[in-house]
Amino acid sequence: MRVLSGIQPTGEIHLGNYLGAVKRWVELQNTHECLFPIVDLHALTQSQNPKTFRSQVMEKAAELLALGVNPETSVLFIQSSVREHTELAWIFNTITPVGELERMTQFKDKSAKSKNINMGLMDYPVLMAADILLYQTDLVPVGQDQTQHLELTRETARRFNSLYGKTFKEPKGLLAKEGAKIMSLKDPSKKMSKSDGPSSYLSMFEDALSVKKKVMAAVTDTGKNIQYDPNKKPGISNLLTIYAILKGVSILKAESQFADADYSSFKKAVADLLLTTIEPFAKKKQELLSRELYVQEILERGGQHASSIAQGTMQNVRSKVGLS
Ligand code: AQP
Repeated sequence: MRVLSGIQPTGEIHLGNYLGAVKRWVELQNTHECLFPIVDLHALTQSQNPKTFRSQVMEKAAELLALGVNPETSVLFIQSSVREHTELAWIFNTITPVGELERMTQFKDKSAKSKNINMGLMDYPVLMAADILLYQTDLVPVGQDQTQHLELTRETARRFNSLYGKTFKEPKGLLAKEGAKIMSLKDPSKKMSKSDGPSSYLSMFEDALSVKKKVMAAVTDTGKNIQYDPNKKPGISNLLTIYAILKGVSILKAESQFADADYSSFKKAVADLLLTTIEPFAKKKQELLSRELYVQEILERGGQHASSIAQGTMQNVRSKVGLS
């Protein structure tokens, strides 16, 4: 079974990215063939500084390795190093109705927040379909925010297959039972997201003081009980989810552990658990950042491996559509 999932080289990997995606990548790489692209072309849909963009990509690779991606068993690579992603995206563009892209929630959200509503932002899900289908992927572990895009990927595979004959596998999404949607610390009705500013998210490489401050200041609801009830108590429920996943227990068990606790002692326990979890990651990231050549080699090797699969698919696609 082949797994593919990507991450953008923007900002540091936060707790939402980790619990919704990266933690599961690390688990899956022991049993599945895994490809993890750093999707730099997707990141260009928002303005990036060309002087620092390349080092951001390297930093993202160091972060993923620090979080446990194993370069011996997984293929870690840079999306733009495999040219077939954009070629396939173009072909998919020619069979994707504009109306379907206009309906995408992420496009609507991002274009409402940004002045830079470029064509790439709208086309993001088509490029994502190419990223996935290029490798005949079986499973795509992603957070809940990507479900709609994944459905479009599946639809693209069906549409291409019905127009040109069976070419692509229809991949399945793999949503975490818990952690598929980690909520913002500032506003627990919204998903944790980099673009909502640093007080809304926790980086996996955040310093101890800042972790404590952010968790203690996390918006919670009025009341005193530590109860899991996402509708009535979204803030406490979010912290309970985070605690339960990191501790490796059920939410029910976490809830009963804090049956007699007040908000402050519960938050302190969450902060402490977060600190013990993330402390080794920061050290490892620093170590990897000082071994740039090593990280570069991993990415090159990954790019070559990914290219060999992608080229096979594109040869077939070119011939199916009559380009060769
Ligand atoms: N809050 C979240 N809960 C669970 N999973 C999440 N993911 C993102 N946010 C959450 C999952 O992380 C993976 C990598 O996503 P990305 O590189 O596309 O990051 P993102 O979605 O751009 O992250 P942000 O913080 O939401 O960035 P902005 O604010 O720029 O849009 C994906 O699998 C995603 O589902």
